[in-house]
Amino acid sequence: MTENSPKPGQGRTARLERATSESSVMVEINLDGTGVSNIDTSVPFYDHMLTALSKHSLIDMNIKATGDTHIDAHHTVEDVAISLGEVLKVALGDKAGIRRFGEATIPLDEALANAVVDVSGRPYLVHSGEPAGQEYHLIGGHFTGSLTRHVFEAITLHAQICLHMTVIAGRDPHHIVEAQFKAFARALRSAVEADPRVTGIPSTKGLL
Ligand SMILES: [Mn+2]
Repeated sequence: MTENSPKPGQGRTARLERATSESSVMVEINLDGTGVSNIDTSVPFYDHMLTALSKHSLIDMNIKATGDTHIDAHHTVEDVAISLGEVLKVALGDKAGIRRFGEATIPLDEALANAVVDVSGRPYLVHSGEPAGQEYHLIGGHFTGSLTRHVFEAITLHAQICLHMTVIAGRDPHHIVEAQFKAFARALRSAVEADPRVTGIPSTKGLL
């Protein structure tokens, strides 16, 4: 990013078009938005999760994807997550003036998820606590439970952030996924927003 890139709170945006033999993805975001989204990935449950991510992170998201969902939703879901990670990295720029860390514990009825984010510049995911068998549930008839971790892997890897996601409680497979997306949203919101007391890059290394 150039030194002319927007400061936190002033409209940090990024846009990406990514096409492979398996999917075609367009993602644009504004980190300094109000949680307005227009999302059509052709995977309905994933649209629901990404809409929640936008709403509760206050990151505006415009996402359009098509892919080989006649084979499986897997490629399209993963490629959107890769693209979302990429635009997060670009929109964050040099990360000057951000809080850097964010944490949230969010319930959805019986489900409870805790997310801790560090915009560290180093990709790392620690994901635990889903009940046995969650990865095999076919939510909405098309979203395999195993994809939840896969989405967070792709986002953290490509955004170069650290995420610890812990499912503390939950029984309903839909609730267990949605609580995680909402917890991630709120933790990410805190981590990427402006901290008025921070000047420059919030690292003793001087680089994130
Ligand atoms: Mn994969």
